[in-house]
Amino acid sequence: MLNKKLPKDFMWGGATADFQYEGGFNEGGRGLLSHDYETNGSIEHPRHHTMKMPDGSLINPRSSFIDAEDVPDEAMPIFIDDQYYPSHQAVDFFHRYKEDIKLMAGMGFNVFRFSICWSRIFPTGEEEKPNEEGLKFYDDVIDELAKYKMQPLITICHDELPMELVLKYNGWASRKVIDYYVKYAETLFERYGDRCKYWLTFNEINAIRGFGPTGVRKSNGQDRYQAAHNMFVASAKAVQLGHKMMKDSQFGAMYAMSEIYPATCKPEDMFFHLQEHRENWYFIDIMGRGYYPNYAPEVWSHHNVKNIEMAPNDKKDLMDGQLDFISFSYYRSNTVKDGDKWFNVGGSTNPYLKETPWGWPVDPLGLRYCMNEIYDRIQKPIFIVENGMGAIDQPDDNLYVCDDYRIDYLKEHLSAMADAINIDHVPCLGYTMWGPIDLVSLSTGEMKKRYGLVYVDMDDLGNGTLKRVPKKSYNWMKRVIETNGLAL
Ligand code: BGP
Repeated sequence: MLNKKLPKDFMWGGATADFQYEGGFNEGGRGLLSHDYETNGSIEHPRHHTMKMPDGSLINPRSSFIDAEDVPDEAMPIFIDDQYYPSHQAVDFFHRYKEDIKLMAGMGFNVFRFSICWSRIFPTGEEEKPNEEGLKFYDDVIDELAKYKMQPLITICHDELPMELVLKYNGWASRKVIDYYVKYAETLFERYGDRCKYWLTFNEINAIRGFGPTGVRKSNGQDRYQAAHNMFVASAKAVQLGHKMMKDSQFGAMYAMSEIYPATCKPEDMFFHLQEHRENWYFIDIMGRGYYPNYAPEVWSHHNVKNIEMAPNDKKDLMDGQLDFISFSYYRSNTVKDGDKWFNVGGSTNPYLKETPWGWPVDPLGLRYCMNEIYDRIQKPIFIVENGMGAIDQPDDNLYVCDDYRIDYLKEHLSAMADAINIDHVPCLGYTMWGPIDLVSLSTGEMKKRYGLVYVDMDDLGNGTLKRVPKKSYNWMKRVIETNGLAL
């Protein structure tokens, strides 16, 4: 059997996002976020934003990150009484962070990836001074982590914007937001820089189709690719500033990486696959190598992008603000063939792979493939910052879940990761699994799509005691970390 033991400084941990995990949406001076108006949903019923038109009529534009809908300029977000908004309570990390961190430490985690809620620090995004109560909350979280010798890995912006910036500026479509972001990042570096070395400027920045990441209210490619450019510049400025302010700081940005396979070796399928792949490489190349690639105009042509407006210093900023490492989420692979709908997440069916109940193909080798491919191309260390299996758990009367299926998924993926490190010699800083404590799903807003090693007693509508109970996978993970991978 191949040795799965990992390098001794390998970072093991878990990852979360504020609006799926934290809750406390109207506490501690927090402002409202784009996600706060997003309802729960399911595979059959996509999530949507609740909005009101000037004549009082209600509309529900779809907000899914696969296919968002246009939101009319005059529509204003509104809360509707009979709707459930999962970000408001999420699973209440806001009040339970001590208990949750203790549980994570109990598995031997030495890193915890979480996102800071932008509107908890700058409630509208435009304040002169940050909200001290918000800063204090994350101080407490980081200090709690330190008690257990866990280091933070901070996502500065996880698919969200203060709602005011969405309404006033059409989100990242405006360069104004670059300045607000840089000020926000500087505030975090000043406050937490002495205790945080690893930072992610954005989460899944390549998933710009949805309302969340860019805050752009139109689904057209022109606005969204312009927004992406503005985010690249914001990231590059933050990286330069962070390097100046925090000696030894390391920056990544996070990409949604579903490995993409051609359905056959037919040349047209192969070429289509190359083009689809570039939909992701576009983001990684620009931020990882510091310049727009030769194929950028070809990508734009698929999204009717006429022109990307750039300021005179942007090229230099992109070059000087390159990332130090490349981090990504990996859940599944996709298979595509010539003629498929463009950027068809879900793609064609891969007959060699089983799927989760949410139709996500399970493909551990795809993770090794992905790590190799990224490193071959960018030559910067990798950090796997999300991976896991969304499944329906069946707790017994004591809320204990016997989740062998999750153990199988994690074991196979971690083994593939270990092979990429030990056999292919891909430098990999660490692994933070998605949602170590059950949290709300991003794509469907459900609770029943669970990733955790710890069960949270809460249903899709937020009912339950919110009690935390370790699952079978909890002790399994503990053993894997104790042996630094040898137990895999
Ligand atoms: C990524 C996001 C996370 C997350 C995860 C799992 O896209 O960065 O926020 O939730 O995917 O997706 P889901 O929750 O839809 O199962």
